Amino acid sequence: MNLSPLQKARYEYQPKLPGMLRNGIAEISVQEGAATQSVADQDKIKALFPNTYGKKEVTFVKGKNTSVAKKQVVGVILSGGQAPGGHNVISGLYDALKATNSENVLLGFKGGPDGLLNNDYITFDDEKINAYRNTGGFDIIGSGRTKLEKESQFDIVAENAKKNGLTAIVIIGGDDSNTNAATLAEYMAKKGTGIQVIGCPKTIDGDLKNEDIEASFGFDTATKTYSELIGNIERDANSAKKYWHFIKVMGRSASHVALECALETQPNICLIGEEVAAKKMSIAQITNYIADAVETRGNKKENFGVAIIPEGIVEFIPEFSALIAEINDLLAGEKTDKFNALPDWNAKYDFIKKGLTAESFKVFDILPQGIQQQLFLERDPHGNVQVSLIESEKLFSELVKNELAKRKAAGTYKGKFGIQHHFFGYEGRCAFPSNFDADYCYSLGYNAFMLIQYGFNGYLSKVSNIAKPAEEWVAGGMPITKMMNMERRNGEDKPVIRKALVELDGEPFKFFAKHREEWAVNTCFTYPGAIQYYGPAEVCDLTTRTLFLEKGQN
Ligand code: FBP
Repeated sequence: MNLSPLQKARYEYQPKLPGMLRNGIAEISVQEGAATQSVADQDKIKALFPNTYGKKEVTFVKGKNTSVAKKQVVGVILSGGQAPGGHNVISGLYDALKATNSENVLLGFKGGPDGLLNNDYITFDDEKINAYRNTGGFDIIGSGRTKLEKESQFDIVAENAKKNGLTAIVIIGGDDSNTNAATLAEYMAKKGTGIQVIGCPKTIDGDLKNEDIEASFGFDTATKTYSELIGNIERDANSAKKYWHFIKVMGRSASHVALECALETQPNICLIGEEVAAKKMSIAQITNYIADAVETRGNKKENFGVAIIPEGIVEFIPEFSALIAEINDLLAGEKTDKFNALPDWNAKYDFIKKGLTAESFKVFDILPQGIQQQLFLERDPHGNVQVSLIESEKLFSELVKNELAKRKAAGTYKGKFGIQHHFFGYEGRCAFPSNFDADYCYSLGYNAFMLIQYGFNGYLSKVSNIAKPAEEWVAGGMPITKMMNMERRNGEDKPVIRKALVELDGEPFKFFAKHREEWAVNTCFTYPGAIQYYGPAEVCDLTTRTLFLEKGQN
């Protein structure tokens, strides 16, 4: 294998564990805390999870290890989108498992949940693990988005687990995957299989967090990567002084990624989907908000700027989400074929005009033609609009351009408006994990094994106090059912982990809201630079501004 110098150096990096896990396996004792209940809908969740509901929270402390000695055979999967640090969760899990008993075995099921369903796995050994330590990506075993949620699938997983003598399964995933981990844990308990299920919180989107889980892994590295790129673009904009850069950043639903990047780089504009929804902002209002900043800057000859647009924005705009719902109905089932058979865009446009309500057609009609066509062409396997593929950075730049043309004609705007577009998503999902993510992930994996060893089932590996140095981190576990509530999904009430959206009364948003007016019209850019892996801790080990502000630190 050809190795880059950084890759070689990162193999040697020794991730930092929480202080309480540093004394060796024989010195890790468990302390049970209070019994838990779900964040809402307690009766319903309890009825759905009779075997795993209400369990106690758990913390590991220094003391005699009292876990029962038995050979463990653990299966692990990576589920959903890539996030930096996944390899370290697996290496932490492997190291704890082998340090406990060299006879223990770790199997990696390939391609996400499909690996468990198809019994497709590899057996990890030192050589394999060592080749992936502290590296980005999920390529060690791959990932997948198959949903593991039906009883018939659980039967297959249990059968395959039995075939391989599995004592536990670790699911590394986001809110959906860990919701499914909780359901699988309940199934395993109900059937008396003795197989434990443990989850680990992953997603660059940062929306799997709550009072127990302070951050999902990968958010730190991904946002640092995007912030580096945005900072570089800001510096270019401030040097050339001729472009407005419209930058879409990943985050399928919540705007945590956009907000963190804004806190790191102080752009002129950053839209926050949750605010747009709360204020019921229209497309015209958002357009005017951006155009006002461009106009003010343009009139003082600052014909450049940076606007960050979260990937999930359109679904938060009430009139846009109503339009999407109507389009989904308009093309439901066989109607898609009828639409596709129409000879050209004019015929399709007439079909759309007839099919939409007057309000939705008005919204549709103000969209640039490229976006109109995307709404009808990019569809998922169920025929629904693929919202994340909508080029919202182009949508808003085009609308702002049209608005500025009107203002120019009216004589209020005298500037120039050159545009560049960017989409930052895949650039960050497989970056070398920052020291924070390398440490956090290794700790999550190590800790997941301690939960297995102490016999817990249906728990999420929990490492907290993570805005502090790793020495002070606290390791333990939380029953997944504690994070659940009932939500309407595809016409049914389902028990799910509550997704964390940006809180408008939270400190990260409040800090942003306090400064954004100044950032909009003046040039206040900050340049975070590249992730640093070696050097002083205050440069290399710090985590996100979001987490610091949430923890009341600056
Ligand atoms: P997860 O929630 O599964 O971690 O994935 C997050 C994400 O990176 C989103 O930000 C993005 O919308 C999506 O995955 C893209 O996934 P894909 O490449 O599978 O379309």
